[in-house]
Amino acid sequence: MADTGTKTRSKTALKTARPPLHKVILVNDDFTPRDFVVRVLKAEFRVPESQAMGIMLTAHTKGSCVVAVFTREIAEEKAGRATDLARSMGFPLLFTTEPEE
Ligand code: TYC
Repeated sequence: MADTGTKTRSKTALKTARPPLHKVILVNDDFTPRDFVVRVLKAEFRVPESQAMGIMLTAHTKGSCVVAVFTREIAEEKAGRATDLARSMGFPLLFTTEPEE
């Protein structure tokens, strides 16, 4: 292409260099035992028992609960691993991800 002498400046250089965050969401169901949900939260998300219990009860009563936020790759990996662990035990427990506003 012909050189017009015009330089383009990347917009990203003007932004704070932080990756967009994604929420991991715990979805309620009628079949997965409460203590198994708490166990998965502790194992995959490294939250203490009391916090795992709070997250599980919020999902149980409201339908879903944000577990934590991560970069997209980490959020998808953790949601997938936690869901796979539940599947391997025969439970329908589901973790999803969505971008944070
Ligand atoms: N609702 C389930 C039950 O009563 C427990 C449960 C809580 C399952 C939260 C999923 O995300 C969930 N056994």
